[in-house]
Amino acid sequence: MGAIKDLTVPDLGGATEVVVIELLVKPGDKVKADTSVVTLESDKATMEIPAGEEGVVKQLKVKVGSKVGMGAVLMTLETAGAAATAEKSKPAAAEPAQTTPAKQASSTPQKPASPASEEEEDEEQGSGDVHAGPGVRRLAREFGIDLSNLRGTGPKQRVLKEDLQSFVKTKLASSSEGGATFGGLAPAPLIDFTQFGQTEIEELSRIQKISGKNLHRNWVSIPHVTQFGEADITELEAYRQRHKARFEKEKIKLTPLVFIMKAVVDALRQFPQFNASLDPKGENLILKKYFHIGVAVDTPNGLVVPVVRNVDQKRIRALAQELAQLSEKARNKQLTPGDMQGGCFSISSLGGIGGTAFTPIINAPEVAILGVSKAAQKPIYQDGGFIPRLMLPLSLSYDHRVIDGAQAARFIVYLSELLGDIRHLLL
Ligand code: CAO
Repeated sequence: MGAIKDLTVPDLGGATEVVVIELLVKPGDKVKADTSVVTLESDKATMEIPAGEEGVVKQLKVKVGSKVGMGAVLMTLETAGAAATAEKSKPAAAEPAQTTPAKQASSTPQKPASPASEEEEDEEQGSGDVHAGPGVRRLAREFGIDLSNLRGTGPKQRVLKEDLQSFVKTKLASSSEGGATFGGLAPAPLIDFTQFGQTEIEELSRIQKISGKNLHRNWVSIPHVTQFGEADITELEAYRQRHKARFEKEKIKLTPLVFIMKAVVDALRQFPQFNASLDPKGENLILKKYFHIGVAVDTPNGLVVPVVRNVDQKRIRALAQELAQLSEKARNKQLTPGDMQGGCFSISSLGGIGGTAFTPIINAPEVAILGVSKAAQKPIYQDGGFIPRLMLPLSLSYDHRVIDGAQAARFIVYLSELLGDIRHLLL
C-alpha cells in the first residue's frame, strides 16, 4: 500500500482566499502527477491544481463553493510510492522540485494567473505542445474537446477561448451522424492588416449579412456538384432580336432570361426530382407540382432572389414584365418576404455582365440552381465544316444527395436542346 498524503492549496501568489469552483475527481479515481484534480478561482483568475503525485483519490476535504487559503487540505491521496506511513505533505509550494523538466512542469506549484502572468502559466500547464489558460482547458474538458486538435491563434499558438468557440461552431455546422471527423476547419487567421498598409472598415449591408449566413449554411451543408453545358441559342437570339423593338415600345425588355425560365420549367416537368426539396430528416423527397422560379437579382445592397410564381402558366411577355417589376422592386428595396418565398428552382444570370462559367450555390431548400453566363460566338463543327454559332454557357449546381450526375447531365442536355430549338419554347 502507498502512503496517504494530503494535497494542499499551494502558494496563492498574493491572494489570501480562493474558491473551489470545480472538483475534477472523486474518491477512487486514479490520478497521475499532472492530472488536474481541483479548480480554484480567485477574483483575478482560475487555476487548476494537479495531483502532484501518482495515486488514488481517497477522500475529498472540500466541496464546490468552499473558500480555502494556502495550506488548506483539498483531498487525501494514496500515493503509488512504497512508504506505508501516512504523512502530511507540505503545501505544494514547498514541495521539492522534480528532477526531469517534464515532471517539474506538472508538479510545479500553481500560481493564480493574473492576466499578465497567464501566458507564463500556460507553459507550465501545457500538455504536449498545447498552450492554453485554465479557463479554456476547463471549457474544453466540458465539451470533451481534445485541445491538441486545435490550432491556437494566440501568442506561441496558445489556444484562446475564441479558437475553442470557432472550433465548436465548425463542428456543429459540419456535424453528421457519427462517422469519422477530419479535424474541422482551421480557424480563420486573425490578422492586423494595418501592418501591411492603409486600410478602411466598411460594414457589410444588412442583406449581405443575412444572405452571407444562408449562403454559408447552404455551401457547407449541401454536397454541391456543378454540371456545365452549352446551348446553341443562335435561332433564339435571332427571334429575340426580331421582337425586341416591338416589346420595347411597350417598355418591356426582352432578354434571353425569360426564354431560359420557360425552358427550365419544361425541364423541371421532365425531371421532377429537380423540382423538389428534401424533408428535414433527409429521408423523403417532397415533389412540387407548381413551378415558381427564383431569379437572383444584383442590387447595390447585395444579392436578393425574388420568386416569379407559376412560370408555366405565363407567356413570354407577362414574364418579361414581371421580371422587370421584381428587379425594380429589388433595387428599390421594396421586396416583401413573400416575394422571396416559395421558389422551386433558382436561376442566377450573369449573362449581362460576362464571364464564361461559375458555380452557383444552391438556394436551400431547393435542390438545384442554374447559372447562366454570357453567350458568345463560337466555331461549331457541323456538316464537315466550322460555322459560327451563338453559344450560351450553363452551369447547373445540384444537391448530390438528391440528384445523380447522370440525371444532371440529362437535365442540362435536355435544357440545351430546348433552348436550341425555339419552337419548343413558343409552342
Ligand atoms: N448572354 C448574352 N447577353 C445577355 C445574356 C446572356 N446570357 N443575358 C442577358 N444578356 C444581355 C441582355 O439581352 C441585355 O442586352 P440587350 O439590352 O442588348 O438585349 C443585357 O445583357 C443586360 O441584361 P440584364 O442583365 O439587364 O437583364 P437580364 O434579364 O438578363 O437579367 C437580372 C435581369 C435582374 C437577373 C439581372 O439584371 C441581374 O441582376 N443579374 C445579376 C444576378 C446575380 O448577381 N447573380 C449572381 C448570384 S451569385 O452571387
